[in-house]
Amino acid sequence: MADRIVAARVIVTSPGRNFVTLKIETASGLSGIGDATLNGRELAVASYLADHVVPTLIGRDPAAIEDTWQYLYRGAYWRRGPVTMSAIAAVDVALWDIKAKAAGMPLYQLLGGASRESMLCYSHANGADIEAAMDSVAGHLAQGYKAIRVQAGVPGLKRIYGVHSAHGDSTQHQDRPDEGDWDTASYLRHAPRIFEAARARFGEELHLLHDAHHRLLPNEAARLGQDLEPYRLFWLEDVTPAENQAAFRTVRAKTTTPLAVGEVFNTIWDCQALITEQLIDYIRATLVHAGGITHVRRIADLAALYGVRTGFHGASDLSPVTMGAALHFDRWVPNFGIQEYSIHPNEAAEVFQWNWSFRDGMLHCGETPGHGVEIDETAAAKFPYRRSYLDVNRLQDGTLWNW
Ligand code: GCO
Ligand code: MG
Repeated sequence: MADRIVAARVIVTSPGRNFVTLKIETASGLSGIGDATLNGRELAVASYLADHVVPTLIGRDPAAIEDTWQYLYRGAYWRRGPVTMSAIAAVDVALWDIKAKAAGMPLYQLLGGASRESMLCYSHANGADIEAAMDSVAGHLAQGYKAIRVQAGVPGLKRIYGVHSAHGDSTQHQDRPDEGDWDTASYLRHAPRIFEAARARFGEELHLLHDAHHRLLPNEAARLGQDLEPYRLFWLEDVTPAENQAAFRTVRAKTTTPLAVGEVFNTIWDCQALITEQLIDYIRATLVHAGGITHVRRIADLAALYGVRTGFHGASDLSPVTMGAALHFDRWVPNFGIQEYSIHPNEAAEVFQWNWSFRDGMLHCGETPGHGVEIDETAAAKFPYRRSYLDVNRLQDGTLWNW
């Protein structure tokens, strides 16, 4: 007889930063968890799940993952968007965790087995100026990283993405967002110097990455891509907002610097033209914000047809649950490129138990059944939710700009 879902609950916890987790339990005694964290808007997803999704899960067959996905996507009438797709992702990843545990297999085996033994990853180096950023790169090299994203402060700008906020990609516990400042001309003059310095000090083998974090217009992005060509980046990320996918035609036509996009995407429709027109090299859509394994697998398969590889988002606001599930996905996915890897706050290890590891610049996923991440609900209760926001960003005349 088919198993059935008997309980599902949302766990909101803040061990160093906020995380939202869905736990699903079945009549046969299995349980699985999925990440539902949407940085700075956490409670919206928690409510979507607890108030609207959980009541419809009780009694369903946990093995019917595809039907449950369609039920929550088509069945809700209101499609897409980060809140909806993060909620669906939490259910989806929890159900894949349960299915893999029921099969007695690590998740990557259920997806089709290993395409590789370990995964190339990159981490974040940053500094208030170029020298400090180079020292940060040296520190990462000493830890074994083979690929490093580099961000450095721009003279004259007080607070910019990836450099001046607490953890580079973190939210602050506070009642309103901090404000950054931005000047595109200064940035475009300065950014190539960072990579000139990096190649001069560290040579040509290290994989270098950079995130423009949606700040540029398409023609400015093309200029930056051209100016960075001598330094042979692994990728240049989020050069311009991608709501207008056609904007990437301008960038693509003018530069050979590899392009990565997609950490804010929710569905395959957000990257359909980017992929089918081969306007990008790496797709960064990730399990938690793009509908879980069931949907990201569809994106990755489309990408594979067009020579686009995966480079999943892995900032520290993506919980250990997403990192665990992503590593199983990465181990399987034939068109894998790289995995972003950020260290979670120390307190996160009190709440979540995981079995992946980092060695010699590579990530290794665990071999236990499921995705290998569990949550300790008693420990989670010791870290209550605290309101947090991502920064906002303004041009120097005060105009609100893309963060
Ligand atoms: C990255 C991202 C992050 C995001 C953050 C938002 O490349 O890792 O740009 O730093 O800003 O994840 O919540
Ligand atoms: Mg980014």
